[in-house]
Amino acid sequence: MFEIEKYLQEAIQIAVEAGAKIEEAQKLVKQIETKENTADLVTKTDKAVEDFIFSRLSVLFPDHVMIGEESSSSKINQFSKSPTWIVDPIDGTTNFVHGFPFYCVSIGMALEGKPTIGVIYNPVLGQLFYASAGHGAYLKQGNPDQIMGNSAPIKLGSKCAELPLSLSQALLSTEYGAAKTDEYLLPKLDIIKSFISDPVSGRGIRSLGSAALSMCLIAQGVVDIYYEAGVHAWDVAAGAVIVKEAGGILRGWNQEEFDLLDRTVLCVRPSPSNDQNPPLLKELISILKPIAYPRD
Ligand code: LIP
Repeated sequence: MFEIEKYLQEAIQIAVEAGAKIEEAQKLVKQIETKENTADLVTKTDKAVEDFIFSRLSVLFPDHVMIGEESSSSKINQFSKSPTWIVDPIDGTTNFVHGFPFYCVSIGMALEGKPTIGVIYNPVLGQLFYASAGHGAYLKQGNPDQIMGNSAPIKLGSKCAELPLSLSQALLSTEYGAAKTDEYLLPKLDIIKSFISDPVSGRGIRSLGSAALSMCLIAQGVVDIYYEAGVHAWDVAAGAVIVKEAGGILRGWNQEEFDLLDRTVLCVRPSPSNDQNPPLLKELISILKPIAYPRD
């Protein structure tokens, strides 16, 4: 337990320092490369910030495993008994490139394959979300000094209203993802069509461009449902702990158990009754379409 608290505090410190580096780089001309296609970007800053995070973690915890989106994504399914850090140095790279203020540092840590620590820091909005298994999820806001100082954290999940009974009153968040072939895109468009049109006529869809921050909005209780297919473990490892610890529902599309490597995520915001199978979730599952992404 003491160890986990130490890991969490170090991850918070490193995330805030990494955020400062990202904001410095935001002022400069960005060097952009594409990965899968023109909507899947990586910048020099993603790589530099990942190097910074790993250099700090590996001095502190030399026997831990480090997996990062930019340097070691192919190792993602090689969990060991040692704590495994799963890092996305900038989740929301496209937003970073455009200056749209929803990008973050996402640092997760898994123990024996189970997400155990989550730290997500949005340096533009000055929001730090963090959680460790069994100890609740919190938000600190302000400048880096305020966040690292004694400013009181807000406990997430304690003040949410009851969930709406149907999708017609729900605010939903999702993403289209990087894969653009029909196999992946058409089922997603079908789901969106079902949600926005009759008879469901959902209240609204948001698409923020960061899986990690979308999960933080669930933990905050300001979005009712978030679902995405095509995410990778580094997009969701930290957010998974934050959603769960805030009291939200965290699961996959096809199974109740959340599986870090199966490329799907489905979250429902916390609610006072804590119903694990609310009508809203059943209704969403009835319009989801299967999509076969290869596992991480
Ligand atoms: C992005 C995600 C986003 C998803 C994209 C991509 P990146 O992460 O957070 O939600 O739709 O496919 O994975 O590339 O900005 O780290």
